[in-house]
Amino acid sequence: LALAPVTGPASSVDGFVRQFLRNLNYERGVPLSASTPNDRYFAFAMTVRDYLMARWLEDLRRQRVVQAKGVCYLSAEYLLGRQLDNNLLASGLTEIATEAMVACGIDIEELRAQEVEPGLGNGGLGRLAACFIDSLATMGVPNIGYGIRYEYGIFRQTFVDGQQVEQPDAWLTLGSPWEFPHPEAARRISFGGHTETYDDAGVTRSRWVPGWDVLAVPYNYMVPGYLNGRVNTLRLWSAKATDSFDLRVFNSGDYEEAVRAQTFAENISKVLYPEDSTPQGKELRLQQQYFFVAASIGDFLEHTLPADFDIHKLPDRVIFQLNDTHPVIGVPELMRVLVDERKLEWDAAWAITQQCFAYTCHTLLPEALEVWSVDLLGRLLPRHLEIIYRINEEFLEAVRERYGDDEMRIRNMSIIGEFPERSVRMAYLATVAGAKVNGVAELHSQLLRDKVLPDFNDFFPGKFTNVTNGITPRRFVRLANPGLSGLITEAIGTGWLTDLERLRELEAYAEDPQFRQAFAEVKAANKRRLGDVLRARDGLEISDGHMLDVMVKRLHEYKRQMLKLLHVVTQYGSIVSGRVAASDVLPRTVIFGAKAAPGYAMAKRIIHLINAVGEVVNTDPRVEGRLKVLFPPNYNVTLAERLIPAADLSEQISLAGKEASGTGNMKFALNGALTIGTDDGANVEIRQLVGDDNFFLFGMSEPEVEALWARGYKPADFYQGDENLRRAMDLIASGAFSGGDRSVFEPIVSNLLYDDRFMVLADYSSYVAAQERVDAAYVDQDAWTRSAILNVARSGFFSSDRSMRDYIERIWHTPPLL
Ligand code: 26M
Repeated sequence: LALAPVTGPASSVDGFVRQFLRNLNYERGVPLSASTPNDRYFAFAMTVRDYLMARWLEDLRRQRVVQAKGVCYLSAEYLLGRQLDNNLLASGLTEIATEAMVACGIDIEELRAQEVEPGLGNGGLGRLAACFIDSLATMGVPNIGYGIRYEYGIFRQTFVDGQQVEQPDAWLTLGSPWEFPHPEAARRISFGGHTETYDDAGVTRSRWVPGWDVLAVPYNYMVPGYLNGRVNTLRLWSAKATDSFDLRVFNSGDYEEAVRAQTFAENISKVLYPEDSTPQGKELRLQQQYFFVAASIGDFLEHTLPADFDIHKLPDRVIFQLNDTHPVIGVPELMRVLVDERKLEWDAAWAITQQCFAYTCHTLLPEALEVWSVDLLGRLLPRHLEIIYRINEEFLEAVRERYGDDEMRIRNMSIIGEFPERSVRMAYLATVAGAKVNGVAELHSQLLRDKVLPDFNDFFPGKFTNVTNGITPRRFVRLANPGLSGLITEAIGTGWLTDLERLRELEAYAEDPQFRQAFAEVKAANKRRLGDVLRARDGLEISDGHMLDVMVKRLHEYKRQMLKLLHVVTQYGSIVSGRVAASDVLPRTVIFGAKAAPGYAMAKRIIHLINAVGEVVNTDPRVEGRLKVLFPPNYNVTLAERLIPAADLSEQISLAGKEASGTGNMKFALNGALTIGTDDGANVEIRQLVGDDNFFLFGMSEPEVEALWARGYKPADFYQGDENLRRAMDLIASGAFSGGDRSVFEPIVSNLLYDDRFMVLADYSSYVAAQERVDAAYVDQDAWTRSAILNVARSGFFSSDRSMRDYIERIWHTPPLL
């Protein structure tokens, strides 16, 4: 890749050392001899930052001058992971920086370990946003990512007696070298109050008289493209009390009240809500959503656009991409700005708004579709509620015109739902307002169109589309798996990191015994490296020669960690009962990583059970160490980067039709793990690409799931009909994993037996059979390695660069800026 000649203060080893020492002395205020590892980390990070700064300023200038159409990605979450190595890689500074630290006698690993990852997201949706902005920068597409600078990210998970205990994630305690606060660019964001009408030169207009406000202070973060000298911006908003708070209270002379009011305002960006489905309808959450969306839209209109910009041309300059429904309150906000503030006619404003938004849906679970009670929304944002009502009225009028007085259809399509209470259906609002609506994998988009929103698809033909998710190969292959990356580059040259389809050229190498040997050695080295990490981090041991069987993702019943666990219990039961000799069991280490939403009782109980099973299985001498269950706490991006490259087997076992896409599945395949998975989400596309011989498919398909529901699903029948399953369930129910206490895990067992919403029992036998195929395949290590190479070679489609090209072509129409 052509990179302009490296210039600037840090572009030679000498220059890097000088700039590093300058930062240490003049920015941190310490001499090297008295510096802490954290001082050195900061000075190091600042040196990388200095290098990128000129390019960042140049990109900001270019974007101001060219005034091309850009993407504003609106997302309540960005799960960035550590920045240092990524920014070094993007700058091409890794070697220079490493040598510079050697020259200074500094251990660069100690310094790396200082960085706290910004965990400003829950899981897939937040990580996807981080991958997307990386790809846009790498492709040179002008983009601003807008979001919230939570003071506390996703909680730190600990286990106490095997149960999840949450600790606050105080990631900002020591500050962050990657952020640039801009208090001078703070925006005032209003809430509450009432609306009124007034006479504006003979026209009756509405306006909002808010009750209180807060300041939104932007913090900018660099988003460097990979070796292309481009740097985009991520702008996260932090809430601060306005002086109007102080003033009001100052007048009343109540000091305590003044401080309380400040705290109240600043609560808005205090903490990330840790639910990744089943939204609770909390007022503070709606405040967060409006806070960042109003700040972002206002910022774009007033700062990115020139002062004399003709607002009717807005669709030529911007598309606001809605990452799920979380930013959908932006729709009535833009309408309010256009109609109330810029005095546009309603119809003109609506025509603009409908071209400026597009909506990505990330779920199919009905309980995850966000609704806000009219009561709450009307109290917090009265003018927005009025606007939503008007949008709905005009929309339903159009529906009536098309279909006549089909009251059933109208009730089903109304943006306002009536049960169990009157509420705004945010996904419907997004669908009506958005120029496009997309799902995140082929199957998901199809179900969205045909099952979830069929009436809308009928009414808005062509509005629905698919963009299959992707992941950035820079972080998840190049950085996470340097061994494999080196091997790939040796074989097919450079270029694949920005053109991932070129991995196809590896197919031929799958037939080369020497290459297979080298590939297997990389995998083995990655396992040893993971072993070192888990030992140091958690005191866990991975045994040599074990297959690594990995399931990492949020804990949710639909993802079916229980299915994996039932397989473990089945294997354990057959060993201790003597039905199978331990020596006949293929040695496996099963690794789980998962956080449960703090209020999700069943998920937490499942975590407890996984730990309890691990405790028993790992210490039972009859197992002879051939089966192990490890559950390192606090799975996060940093751990993922170590775990995924070491995995042999990737568990993607959701009930068909429930996992919108999955992105972990792609990361594993690209790192040479084989997948055991259902025909769900992007698994479908992975299997089609890698081929049936290189993928362990099991379980019901989505239509089969539907058919079983229609026939009437009785999980107890499956329990009765399968001896293995009965034994595994009975073993759990017997108290074998709870010191004889049968009550601890009883709720899990009876839920599976009598409810089992996600059909774990129905897919159990098929899963166990697939695991037997896995065992048999793993015995032939060389054939396994060949399959693993083919997984890598055929997964280039899953680059987030390709996802971005699809968004650009199907939705955004924003060319790269040259
Ligand atoms: C909503 C309201 C209140 C609090 C939290 C939320 C909320 C936060 C995150 C709801 C859902 C959230 O994320 C859902 C998510 O991560 N979905 C996943 O998106 C991935 C990227 O498209 C897909 O790969 C996964 O299949 C999908 O589950």
